[in-house]
Amino acid sequence: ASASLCGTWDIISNENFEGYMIALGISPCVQKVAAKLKLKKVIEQQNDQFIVKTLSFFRNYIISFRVDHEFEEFTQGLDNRHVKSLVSWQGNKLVCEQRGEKKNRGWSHWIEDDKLHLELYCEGELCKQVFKKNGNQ
Ligand code: YOG
Repeated sequence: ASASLCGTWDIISNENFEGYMIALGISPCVQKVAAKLKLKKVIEQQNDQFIVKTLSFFRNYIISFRVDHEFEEFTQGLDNRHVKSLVSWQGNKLVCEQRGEKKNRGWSHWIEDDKLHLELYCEGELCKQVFKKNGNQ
């Protein structure tokens, strides 16, 4: 079994967040605010049910899903699009495909060296985020 994604995580690096936001069509003004955010990720799991919270003082974004069950996702407060999302395990990676207007869109989470890794991708842009476990736990 692979290491658990569960816990509270603080961002320590964020590569090409700008490229990802441009691919999503985020306005330059919002991009500027978003680029400075210290994102926090809170992940909870019960069997095949997940809750993933992306938290910041500016906005929060929360999804819940069951692995291998497609769901309707509305990216409210992000790019405000409706997508059909499907999350599945691919080896030790939790992979989400987000089908909709934007091609080749999704994300992937895994644990490596006690860190939470996240790749966010959209139309050829790849953003790589790394989180460390929050010190309070
Ligand atoms: O996470 O899809 O963990 O949902 C990245 C936002 C910034 C708003 C966060 C608010 C991408 C303006 C979601 C940020 C840029 C920028 C705090 C990443 C879009 C808008 C919410 C994500 C997955 C995987 C789970």
